Amino acid sequence: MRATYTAGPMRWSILGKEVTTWGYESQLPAPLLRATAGDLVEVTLVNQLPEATSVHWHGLAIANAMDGVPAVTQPDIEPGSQFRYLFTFPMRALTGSTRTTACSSNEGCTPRS
Ligand SMILES: [Cu+2]
Repeated sequence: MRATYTAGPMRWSILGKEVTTWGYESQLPAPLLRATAGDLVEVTLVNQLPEATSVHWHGLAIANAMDGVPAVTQPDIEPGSQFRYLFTFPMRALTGSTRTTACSSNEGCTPRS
């Protein structure tokens, strides 16, 4: 499974009001990624946000270097740069959750589903 996601500011309508927020591929929630246990997952994250980011694959037992904890398991993905996540989708989740989490070095991790 191969995908490219661009993280960036976007306009969104909520309760009839237009707001500026952040999203992947200008969608809330982000487009769904589907993988089967044993699949090779290659996701390139392009950062068009005004600050550094990463993707934490919450609940997946994958290599530490691909786990997406900014400044701990990987360097920040700086604005205007990109990072390629590459891992084999595990046979089972650690927590039963496969929801991903978007992380910011300034604000910590916030679940996004
Ligand atoms: Cu986690």
